[in-house]
Amino acid sequence: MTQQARDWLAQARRVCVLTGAGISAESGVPTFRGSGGLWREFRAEDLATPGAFERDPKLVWEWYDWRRGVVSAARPNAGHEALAEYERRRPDGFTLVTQNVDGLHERAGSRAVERLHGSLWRVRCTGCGREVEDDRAPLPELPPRCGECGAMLRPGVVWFGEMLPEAALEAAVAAASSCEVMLVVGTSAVVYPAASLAPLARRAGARLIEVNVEETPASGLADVHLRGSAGVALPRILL
Ligand code: BJW
Ligand code: ZN
Repeated sequence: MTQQARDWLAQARRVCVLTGAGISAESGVPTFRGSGGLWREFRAEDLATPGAFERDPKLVWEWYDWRRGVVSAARPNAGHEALAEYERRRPDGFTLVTQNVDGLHERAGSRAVERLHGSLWRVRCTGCGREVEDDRAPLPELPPRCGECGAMLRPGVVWFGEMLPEAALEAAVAAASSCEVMLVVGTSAVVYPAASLAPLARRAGARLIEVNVEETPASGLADVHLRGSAGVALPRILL
C-alpha cells in the first residue's frame, strides 16, 4: 500500500493534497471532532457559527484566543515538513488545499497553499470590514476592537453557513478536478464543500490516497487507505 502510494506520488504530473485538523494533531493542536475535540463543554458546531458570535462574542473570542495561544507555541511536524519538501522538489502541478486555519503549512515552507477556511491570524472588522493580520497571542482585549472605527473585530475564518473565499475554492476545485493523484490527510471529510473535493477528483479519474488514523466517509472512495498518523505516513510516501 505504502509503495503503491509512493509510486503514484513520484510519477504524477499533477497532485492535489487536501488536509484537515488531523495533520496538526501531532503538533499538539486539538482536532475538532473525536477525542480531545472539545474546548470546555463546547463542540466546534456550537462556536464556529455567526449565531454563536452574535450571542456571545466574548465566549467565541476566548476560544479563538486560546487556540491562537496553542498554535503559537506549536511547531510544524514531520507531516507538514514532508509536504513542503515534496513541493520544493516538484513545484509544478502541485496544490495544497487546507481546511486548517493554523498557518502551520506556511510555517513549514509550503507555498502553493489554498486556505478554504481562512486564518486564525487574520481579524476582520464587523463595522468597516477592514481585514488585517494580528499575530499577538493572547490578545490584549477580548473582544478586540478595530483601530480605525472602534467596532468589534471577528476572527478571519469561515464559520458554518458562510461562503468560502471564492478564489481559494475555485483553485481547489480546479486542482481537484485536474489532478492525477489526490492525497487526503487528517480530515473527517464531513464538512462541505471541502468534503466534495475527493469525490470530485475521483470522478475526474484521479487516484485517491487517504491518510488517517480512522475510517472516514472518504475511505470507501480511496484506492489506497493508509491507516496511521500523518507524521509517520507522509514522509514515507512523499520523500
Ligand atoms: C489524524 C491524526 C493524525 C487525527 N494523523 N489523521 C452539503 C451537505 C450538507 C451540509 C452542507 C452542504 N454544503 C454546505 C453545508 C453546510 C456546512 C456543512 O458542511 N455542514 C456539515 C457539517 C453537515 N458547510 C458550510 O456551512 C460551509 N459553507 C458553505 O457551504 O457556504 C455555502 C452554504 C451556506 C449555507 C447553506 C448551504 C451552503 C462552511 C464550512 C465552514 C467550516 N468551518 C470550520 C471552522 C473554521 C474556523 C475555525 O477553525 O474555528 O472549519 S468547522 C471545522 O470543521 C473547521 C475545519 O476546517 C472543518 C473540518 O474539520 P477537519 O479538518 O476535518 O477536522 P476533524 O476534527 O473533523 O477531523 C480530524 C481528522 O483527523 C479525523 O478524521 C481524525 O481521525 C484524523 N486524525 N489525528 C492523521 N495524527
Ligand atoms: Zn473598523
